[in-house]
Amino acid sequence: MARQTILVLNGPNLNLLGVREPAIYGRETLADIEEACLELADTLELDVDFRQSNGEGQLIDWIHEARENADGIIINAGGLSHTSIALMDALSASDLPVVEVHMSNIHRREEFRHHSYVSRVARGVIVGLGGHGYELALEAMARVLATDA
Ligand code: CA2
Repeated sequence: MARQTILVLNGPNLNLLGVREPAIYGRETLADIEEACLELADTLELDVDFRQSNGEGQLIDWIHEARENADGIIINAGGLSHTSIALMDALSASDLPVVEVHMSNIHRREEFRHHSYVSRVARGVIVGLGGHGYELALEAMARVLATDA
């Protein structure tokens, strides 16, 4: 049987992980997180398509394409989580299960990070557990897909 595909999307500035601000985001790079996701996905018998863009339009285009190419979306939309109704609308229109991830605990940080538009359309949200949050999101997505099937 063909494997299901999870699109893992990363928004603006996440390409800087491990290079700047290690006190907030740790020393893991996005490439390290991708590697861990690919390894775990294999044991879960899922395919992972891991991407990052600094562009809101690019992320929205990828979400539109996911309707055809993916079975679920894991997203850390970075700062766009707190601002982008367009991204929220695209996720909602995809009709795919969405799990939101934040490396940092956004609720312990500045007030403007406490609200996420993405959360409104997400099945679940994982915050504050660093790169491990992506692995937890993958496990959660595997369960959601198995339960919804
Ligand atoms: O905690 C998270 O994962 C965030 O989504 C990260 C975003 C931030 O705007 C959100 O509020 C929470 C920032 C993306 C990473 O930005 C960096 C900036 C400098 C150095 C390293 C990463």
